[in-house]
Amino acid sequence: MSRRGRFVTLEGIEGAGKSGALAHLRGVLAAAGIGAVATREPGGTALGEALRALLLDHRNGMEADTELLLVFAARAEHLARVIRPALAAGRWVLCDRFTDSTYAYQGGGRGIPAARIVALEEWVQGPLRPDLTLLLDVPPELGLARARGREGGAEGASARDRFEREDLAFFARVREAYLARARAEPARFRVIDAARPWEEVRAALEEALAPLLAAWREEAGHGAA
Ligand code: Z5A
Repeated sequence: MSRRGRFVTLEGIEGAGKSGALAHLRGVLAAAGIGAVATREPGGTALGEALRALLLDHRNGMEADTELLLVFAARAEHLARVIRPALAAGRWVLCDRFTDSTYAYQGGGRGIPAARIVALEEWVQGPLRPDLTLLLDVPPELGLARARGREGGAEGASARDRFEREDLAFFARVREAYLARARAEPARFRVIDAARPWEEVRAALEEALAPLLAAWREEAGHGAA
């Protein structure tokens, strides 16, 4: 029987550097002989990606509760078809955003009461939680500047998705909700100051991953693999 894999999530506001961090950690794990499943939310399955397109399309006005339910619908698929099977098969899963995004964006950003999110989390996930959550923390001004730096002028601005069109105050609420979650669950979260140069962020990511990796190797050494 194989041992359960490990579930690592990356969180942060837009432009925090999650995509680069995920690629880096995947490389770190590969160098350690661990082939991780890299995935994202909303998305990760065919239906999840279709729901992502609905959620991001700026032409789709929607109620905050509709947004919340679509995010969890995508998550239910993702868990059933990708995350749970991978973990059960002893694989590591690296996920760009997970339920902390929901608490931050739908809770902090949109103002949905946490109790609704808690109820859906219990329903869709049961007891499953990430083993480690890396929160890439940047001030919203910097995150938005980075993200908008990629856009390339007025044409890029008109291509912004539904979330990218939100203002600085929205992203400030999202960031604060993330930090509050990190304070409430210090054993699961590592907060990484992602305003620093990329080399420093990369080193901090490796340091944050190290205990989980060491525990995994130790388990293998005791014949749990
Ligand atoms: N959403 C939600 O509302 N509720 C939920 O439950 C879930 C999601 C799961 C799509 O997510 C949207 O879904 C998201 C919230 C919502 N919308 N927002 N905002 P997404 O993850 O696909 O979207 P994103 O956060 O906008 O992705 P992003 O802008 O690509 O962010 P990132 O992955 O964190 O950043 P990056 O692409 O790695 O880096 C951005 C740029 O900054 C890039 O040019 C890098 O080269 C540069 N960068 C990164 N780090 C550095 C450092 N350290 N120095 C200098 N430059 C850097």
